[in-house]
Amino acid sequence: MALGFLSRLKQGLSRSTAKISESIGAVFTRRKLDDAALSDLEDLLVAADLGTAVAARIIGEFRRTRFGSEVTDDEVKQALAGEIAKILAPVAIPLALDRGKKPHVVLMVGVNGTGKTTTIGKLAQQYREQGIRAVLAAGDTFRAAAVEQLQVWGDRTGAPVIFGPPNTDSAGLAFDALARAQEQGADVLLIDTAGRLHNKAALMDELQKIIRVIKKKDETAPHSVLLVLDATTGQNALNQVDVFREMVNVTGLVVTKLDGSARGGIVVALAEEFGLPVHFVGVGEQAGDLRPFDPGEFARGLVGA
Ligand SMILES: Nc1nc2c(ncn2[C@@H]2O[C@H](COP(=O)(O)OP(=O)(O)OP(=O)(O)O)[C@@H](O)[C@H]2O)c(=O)[nH]1
Ligand SMILES: [Mg+2]
Repeated sequence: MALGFLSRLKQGLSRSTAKISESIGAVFTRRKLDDAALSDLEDLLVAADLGTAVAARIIGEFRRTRFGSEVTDDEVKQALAGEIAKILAPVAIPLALDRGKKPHVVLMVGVNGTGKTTTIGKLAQQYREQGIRAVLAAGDTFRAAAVEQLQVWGDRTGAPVIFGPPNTDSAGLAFDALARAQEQGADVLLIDTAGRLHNKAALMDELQKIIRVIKKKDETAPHSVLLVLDATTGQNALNQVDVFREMVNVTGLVVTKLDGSARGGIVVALAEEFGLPVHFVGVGEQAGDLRPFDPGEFARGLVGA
């Protein structure tokens, strides 16, 4: 299982890796780390989605510590992986459930198609394996298929799914789901939401209303608001963080589709720009394809070190 995950992550990252790794190979075969080489390396990091701030920082560090020395591509990769891991380490924070809350309420948000519903299903599976009792709320009442999709995960994992008829008010549904989860003494309530409504204002209203309404049952809820980002969208993920932070108090990130992405570098840019915890990474569509974020492994995978 662990190996399967690692190899899928590596395979996914290998597209980013191929990009970074081959370019490093082309730039640094026994070459002096001089101004020209550093400038090439900086361009390469920006092209790999790490962002200009990260690229400048890493280049600054290289300039300070290794300027003028002769380096091999392998040394560059190792050093890069080390620098990237340093940037990622502070955001690699597992999602901690407050076991004093019955339930700990998790609100899952993000634009459509990023993997909210799938992530809820994967989490339900993990919690089941850990003996943590989860309830799922089908808060995406906009699409009938969204409810069915969540029910499939409920059947698979044995987690009760609270849902209403099509076009139910999602805030009301969330309220009922919290009431049910409280009655059942559940450990965690995972609330799915719609990724796309008529427009941004409608989405903001809906998310804020869900939060207002569940606070009537538990004023400390939601305890986690997880923004799900699709790594394949690259730099656009940064805009999504800005947009959702205007709407709600995002407490952490989940980055999905790293198995199919040539844009793994975006995780580094996200860490640098926002410093939000990255709780999980997704590397596939199956229940086992969601893992806590390991900065060292990720950094090495990204540069092919
Ligand atoms: N390859 C891959 N596919 C994923 C991953 N996570 C989710 N998916 C797939 O992405 C598609 C969209 O996932 P959903 O969970 O439905 O996304 P959503 O955010 O709930 O979408 P909406 O309900 O439309 O807002 C599905 O086909 C998932 O199987 C991942 O980590 N890797
Ligand atoms: Mg969904």
